[in-house]
Amino acid sequence: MSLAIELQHTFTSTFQETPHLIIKSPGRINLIGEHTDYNEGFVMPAAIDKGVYIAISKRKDNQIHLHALDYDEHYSTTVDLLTFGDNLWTKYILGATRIVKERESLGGFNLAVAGDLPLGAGLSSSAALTCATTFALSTLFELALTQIDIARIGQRTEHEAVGVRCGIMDQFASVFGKENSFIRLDCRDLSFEYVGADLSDYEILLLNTNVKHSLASSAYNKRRESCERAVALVKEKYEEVHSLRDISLAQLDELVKHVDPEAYQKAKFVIQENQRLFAAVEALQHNNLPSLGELLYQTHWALSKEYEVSCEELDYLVAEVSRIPAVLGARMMGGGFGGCTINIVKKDKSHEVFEQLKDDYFKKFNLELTPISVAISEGTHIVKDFTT
Ligand code: GAF
Repeated sequence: MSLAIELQHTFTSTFQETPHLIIKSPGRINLIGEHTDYNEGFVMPAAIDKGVYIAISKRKDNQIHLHALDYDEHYSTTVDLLTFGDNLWTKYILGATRIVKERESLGGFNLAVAGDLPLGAGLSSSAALTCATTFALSTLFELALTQIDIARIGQRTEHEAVGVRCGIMDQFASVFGKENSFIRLDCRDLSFEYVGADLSDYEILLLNTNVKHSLASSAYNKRRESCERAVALVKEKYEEVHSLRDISLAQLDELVKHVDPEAYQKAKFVIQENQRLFAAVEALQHNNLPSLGELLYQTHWALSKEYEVSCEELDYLVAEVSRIPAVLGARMMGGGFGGCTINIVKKDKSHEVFEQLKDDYFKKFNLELTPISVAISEGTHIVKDFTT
């Protein structure tokens, strides 16, 4: 039984009615361009086939009833009170609802949620949840929210309900995803283009370290603060500067290196990561996959040694696959401190690569290694509309 059908059944048995809508918002991968989004830089994500499903119906009163299939948990509040509850999943759903309510009037609703994204794997389950919620409310109550509104509300929810000052990459990818396409996104003005994700003789393999990262941990916000300190130092002399995007390595050397070495190191990474992204787009366009793979390795070791957001398990996996000829490139993906590596692997060799790694990985870390295969898919959409 598909997850959408299972969710529909659970919704019906929980709320004794048929949902009005079932919505899906996907998780994402990111080819290259990490920790650049909140620096007004460039990213290259793609939506995947796994995601979050929401079934929803309007109520005649102003009550809100939520049910999470994966945890078998229930939470109730009202549109006026809008308390968030203690769980992350209720905070995300009701945090997004609160932001929607600031600008649009809402009635009560019943909502059930389920997902097939591994949690904490760096595949943006939280962005999928907030975007699914916002899109569901927008469709159900016929609000005039645009796709950009939905992505921005998802991002604000993360900032306000959970305290992670994330960029917009995850939400944007979840909303704007397109089958078989990466999204080359400029995080300053949100202009973007789709770049074909055909890797000819190669495929993408995700390896989940099963180290649960916590984006909510202060480390993410601290990295952002380091970048902001670097910008502030350069701005003292060059007023026109707004973000790392506007800063050259020479300016960093001149104004940050000796004043704030920590900020210097982090800012340098971001500037160079943007450059690697441009090189990667070119490599993709010329079907130069070995060069793309090499850029992924470079990004990984810079994320590990300079940006300091990797962990032993991620470093181990990237070092090991670099000795396997079927692998062109690999790196940690997402915020870091755990989650997945993204690997570019010769077609049909993914299983072999995983088999080569899994026993030693288990022996070394006492953790399972899990392969995740993903297809690049469409963004947030209606799976079923029961009102038509
Ligand atoms: C997380 C954040 F949510 C994104 O905004 C982005 O900064 C990413 O980490 C790192 O590139 O997924």
